[in-house]
Amino acid sequence: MQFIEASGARIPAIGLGTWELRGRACGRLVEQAIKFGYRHIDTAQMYDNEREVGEGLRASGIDRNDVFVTTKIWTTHFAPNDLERSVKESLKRLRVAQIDLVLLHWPNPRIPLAETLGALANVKRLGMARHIGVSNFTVALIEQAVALSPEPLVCNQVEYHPYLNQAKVLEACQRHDMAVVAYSPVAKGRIKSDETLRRIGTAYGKTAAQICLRWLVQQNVAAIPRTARIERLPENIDIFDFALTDSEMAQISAMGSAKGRLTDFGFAPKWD
Ligand code: 1BO
Repeated sequence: MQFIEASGARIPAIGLGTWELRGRACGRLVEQAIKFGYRHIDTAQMYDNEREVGEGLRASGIDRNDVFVTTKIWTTHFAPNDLERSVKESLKRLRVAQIDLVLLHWPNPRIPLAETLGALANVKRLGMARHIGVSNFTVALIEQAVALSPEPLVCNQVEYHPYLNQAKVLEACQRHDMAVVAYSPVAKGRIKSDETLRRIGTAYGKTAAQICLRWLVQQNVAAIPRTARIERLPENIDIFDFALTDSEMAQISAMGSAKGRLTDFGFAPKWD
């Protein structure tokens, strides 16, 4: 497994995303993913599956220190006291002593960012989180957050796949030594039938999804593909035995535009 390193954090390059996975099925997927070699599991308070993620971790038998667990704080918990209380609740649901990475799930302009980041830093100082960061932050918000945060922000988790150009966010994160973690990295399954990716994959004996994940990792971006199918788990992690050429990387990057975003909400920031 390759790692993405930023501001002292070492994040396994491929993780299991658990958005929309619930109940026993979620626990089973986490357990199986770890058995297949995943060492990075991503959840969120809003996904309503932290309990099952914790059950999956324990069922796998893995040493807690050998797996990197991320959770995200929902925006209604951004007032300082609420934030600390909500992370304590996440710890209880996951049944772990510390979370490897705790993120602000989306920006929330109704609560001063300085207060929220102060509380997030405190969660780290109290030992509840090993690292802290943000998610769905634009370049302007990254600049504000970095200037205001009392502790280093190690990552920005954003939607990123070949159909969405995220060059500006990538550049800002690199400038501030923040890792980029890509959610929806295979564009919610749309990548699977992409002709360019399939054609490139033929030369390596890889699927379009594997080419897509390799393209992300080769840019030093971590990816958290979600799947509800256990048989897909080995495919998504089997991307470390080949490398794309510069020309293949460029061809895939040329497919992206600002219009390729798949996850948007009324409360989202004004995207770059
Ligand atoms: C609203 C959830 C987006 C991905 O974490």
